[in-house]
Amino acid sequence: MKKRRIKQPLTTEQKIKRRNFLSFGIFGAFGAAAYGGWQWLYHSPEEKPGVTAGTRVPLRRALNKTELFFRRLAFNENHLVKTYPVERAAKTVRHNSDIGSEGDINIDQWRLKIIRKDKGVIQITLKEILALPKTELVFDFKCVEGWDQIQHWGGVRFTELIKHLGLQDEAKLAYVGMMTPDGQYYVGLDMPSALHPQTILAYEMNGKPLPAQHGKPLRLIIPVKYGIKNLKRMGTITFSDQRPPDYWAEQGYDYYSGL
Ligand SMILES: Nc1nc2c(c(=O)[nH]1)N[C@H]1C(S)=C(S)[C@@H](COP(=O)(O)O)O[C@H]1N2
Ligand SMILES: [Mo]
Repeated sequence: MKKRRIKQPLTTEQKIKRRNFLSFGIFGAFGAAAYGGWQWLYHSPEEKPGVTAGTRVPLRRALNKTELFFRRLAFNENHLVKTYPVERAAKTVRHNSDIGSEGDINIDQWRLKIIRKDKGVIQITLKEILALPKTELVFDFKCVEGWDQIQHWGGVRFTELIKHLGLQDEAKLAYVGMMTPDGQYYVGLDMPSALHPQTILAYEMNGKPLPAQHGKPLRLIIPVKYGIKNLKRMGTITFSDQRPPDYWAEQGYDYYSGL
């Protein structure tokens, strides 16, 4: 007959030894995996400079996946950005960079140019934009440089402009591009963010026409994005299925820049 081994309960010392052995083993395995992963990332090619820049190819792939995840999350239930009573809005509005929007501009000569898909260019005056239904918005504007401020903007919803100009086919494309009249500053936006109900082409700040340094005569206010995407002094709008060029993405900032 086989002798049955009686299992003795482990002493405290044995238990500690076993736990240490296990945790060091697991720690070591993760450490090796992390080091291997880092080596792999470090030696993988840099992405080609283009619409986005400054990272490794596998990392960009991961960033794009993150972008998709947040796009789905943010637009699940037509999520609205928090708004505030108008008294909370700053009287002295912060001012940032003016690339492509320096100095003053003659409103009578200004036109918004909309490049249609295969059907030429629409040019509209500020007067025509002012005649469309107005939307006002008081929200917390956030700049990637680390400041934020509750601000009061007024203008026309981007969706309203799409409707007014009959751009339904263009709105089915994946991206919108916007550019200053001189082409020096430009942003690319995913269509769901552009069509968000709080995205407006603003011509008013604190109830008055836009001052030159805040984007006269028309700027983008897109509360689902960081400040960098809120292009001042809009000149041209384009539509496409490819990512339009984006000034800050070319410098390595996140293309999506969502909140
Ligand atoms: N044309 C143009 N638009 C621009 C910028 C710029 O330099 N040029 N800077 C962006 C950045 S980084 C921010 S935070 C906001 C600042 O807008 P404000 O000057 O009205 O505060 O505008 C955005 N739009
Ligand atoms: Mo910014």
